[in-house]
Amino acid sequence: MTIRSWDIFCTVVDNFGDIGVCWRLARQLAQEHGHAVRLWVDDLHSFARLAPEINPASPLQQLAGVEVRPWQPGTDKDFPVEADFAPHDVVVEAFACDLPFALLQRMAAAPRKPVWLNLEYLSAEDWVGEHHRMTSPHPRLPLVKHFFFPGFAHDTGGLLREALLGAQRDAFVSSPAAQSALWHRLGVQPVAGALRVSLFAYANPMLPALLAQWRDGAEPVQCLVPQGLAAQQVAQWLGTSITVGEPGQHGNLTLNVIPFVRQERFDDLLWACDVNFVRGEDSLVRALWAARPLVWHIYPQDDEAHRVKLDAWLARFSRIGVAGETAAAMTGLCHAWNGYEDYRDPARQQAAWAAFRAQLPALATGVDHWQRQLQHLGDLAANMVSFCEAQSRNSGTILG
Ligand code: TRH
Repeated sequence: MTIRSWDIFCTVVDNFGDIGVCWRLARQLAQEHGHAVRLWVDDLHSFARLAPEINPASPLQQLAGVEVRPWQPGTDKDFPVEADFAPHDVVVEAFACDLPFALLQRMAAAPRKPVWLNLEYLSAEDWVGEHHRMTSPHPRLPLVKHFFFPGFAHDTGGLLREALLGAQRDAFVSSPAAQSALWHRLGVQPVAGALRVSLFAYANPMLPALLAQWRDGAEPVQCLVPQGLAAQQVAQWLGTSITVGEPGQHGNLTLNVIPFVRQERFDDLLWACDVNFVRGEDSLVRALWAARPLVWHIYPQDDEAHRVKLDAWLARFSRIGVAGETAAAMTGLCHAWNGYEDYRDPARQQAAWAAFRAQLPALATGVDHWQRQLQHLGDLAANMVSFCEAQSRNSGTILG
């Protein structure tokens, strides 16, 4: 029995991660699996930052083989839009968003009930494997929800990774023309011999100290900052505005603010840099696939809950077989970058960058090794397809 169609529901809580993951998943299901995908998004303005063709005012549009529809979580007001609306073979509520009750009723009443998945946030914690694929019956309707967890271990759903990603990366890395085209698009003049760093981050108390360290250091550093929170902080540090296409030279530091690019083009930036500072969830995964040293600014949560997640991820990195000082350099800079108390002192922050810089070749080898291992988990989209096909076979809910 085959799965052929998907409804994916996304609410944009904050920033770009929710829509970033949903849009990537939707494209992959449509393009690599040939499935029909309807992507429901509550904030088309945020979506348009990742995919500029999106018209925020449109009630129905097609992009990259995906049907895009607006919706309002937690209300039946605008749902369902057509009287003959029928849910697709799989209904995904991304990150526990609140599906309209009218939709759940349609799902329960369908002659072949859809497979219902809650796609969870990414975490490297050990408990994820125990909760992956767990079920939860609806309290009133004859429906069962399945929890699907992305992750870094064999007992999880793995990570999103397009089938052609490795080949695209290799082609980019070996093509000076593709690299020149990137710099042209970004309005950047590459500085020969400089350490090239991309910096995608939330506002970060350590940023001024790091910029000063690069400015005053012996090595030329070119730092590329996408428009957004970190770019605003850079402007504050400089005490002046900084615009795309106009680099700032400060001692040994060249600063470029670069445009926020469409999602398919974000990888080029990561592939072209020696070190990538990334944040949240989706850009972390992309930086891993880029196989370059990376520094993770994790999405802050109440009660410092994110620190447990960060430390679980760092612990996994330290277990892949890197030397103790390499793992320590990664942990030190990530702790400093995420505001751990031990690193509030600027001298310790500077030492954290210096240790990371000294370990750069070993970090590059380690991250490359890790991303090769992670590819063995299979990619999240394909794992979701297999899981749903097995569910539909077992329950006989969907005709083949
Ligand atoms: O934007 P984020 O901080 O999103 C966050 C996290 O996902 C977090 O876990 C979640 O809880 C919170 O949102 C609500 O970081 P993230 O996940 O990396 O998403 C950024 C997306 O933006 C990613 O898909 C890459 C994309 N991007 C572009 O398309 N172009 C760009 O120029 C840049 C810098 C990013």
